[in-house]
Amino acid sequence: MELKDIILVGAPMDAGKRRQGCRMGPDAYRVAGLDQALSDLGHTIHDWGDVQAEIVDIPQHPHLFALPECVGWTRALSKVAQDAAGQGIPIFMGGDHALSMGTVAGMAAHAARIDRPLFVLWLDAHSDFHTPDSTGSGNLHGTPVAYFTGRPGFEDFPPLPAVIPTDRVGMIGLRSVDPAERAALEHDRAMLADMRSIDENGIKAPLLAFLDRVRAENALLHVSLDVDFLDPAVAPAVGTTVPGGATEREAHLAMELLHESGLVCSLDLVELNPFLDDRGRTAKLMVDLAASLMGRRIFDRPTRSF
Ligand code: HAR
Ligand code: MN
Ligand code: MN
Ligand code: MN
Repeated sequence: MELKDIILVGAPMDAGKRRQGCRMGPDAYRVAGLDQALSDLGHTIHDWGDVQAEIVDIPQHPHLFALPECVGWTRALSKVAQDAAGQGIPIFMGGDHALSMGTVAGMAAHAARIDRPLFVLWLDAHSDFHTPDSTGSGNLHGTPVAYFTGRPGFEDFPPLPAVIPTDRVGMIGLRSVDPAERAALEHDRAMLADMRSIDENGIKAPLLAFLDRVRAENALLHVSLDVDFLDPAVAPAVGTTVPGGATEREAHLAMELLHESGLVCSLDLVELNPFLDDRGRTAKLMVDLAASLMGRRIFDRPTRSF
């Protein structure tokens, strides 16, 4: 197996929605042993600690929650993503999903610099495709895909160094998509695999089809893993549970296939809210999934007692 330099970046962002707790995510991943799980595989791990964001000097928005904070996080994370991407494989330990505005923007800038396209795999119950104008909740964690695909309404945010065309986005695990998001997605060409299609055809077929496209374009692949991609029965520590999610094995199979592809350049672990966890089981499952993505084989899984 190819050994990598892996850069752990804590992104204790909690500004993407009203319910608080995701800011504890980075430390929960450290306590759950992310560093050790990856170094046991032979990789070299560099923990860069937690990013701190400066709140930008713009007024609070009447409808959007914590806009100045989210803009500050986007700036800070885009910068650290660009730095880290030049030195290894960044794993961004969230933090809520609004952090992906920054991480994907930064990875897109990195990809543009080395003249490669960037694809994004969105593993999530939600499409997070609202614009600031269409969101009903005002929670910006429901908007990152719209931001990095260049949809309108993000004028307060940093201009994108490189827009990701929607046909370079794959979404797997969907089961909670608002009407405005659905209407927009119908006009776009993202690859969508909802839970119904996974029930019928499994997770392997859509994922391999997407990976074939990434490979054909000699592209880099950023993976964004939302805890609520998983079924809440196995991953309770998330504020936006939607029943009927991916099983533990479906998620591991996806990670194992991603590892075998050799295409992944960066990973977000988002929406873990340790305050809602049950004896750390969700944090440990996310650590195990990250280990599968980085090459842990099925016979090497640890026995865990809770
Ligand atoms: N679509 C809903 C909204 O905009 C819920 C979004 C929830 N998003 C996340 N990340 N938890 O996927 O409020
Ligand atoms: Mn999400
Ligand atoms: Mn979600
Ligand atoms: Mn036994």
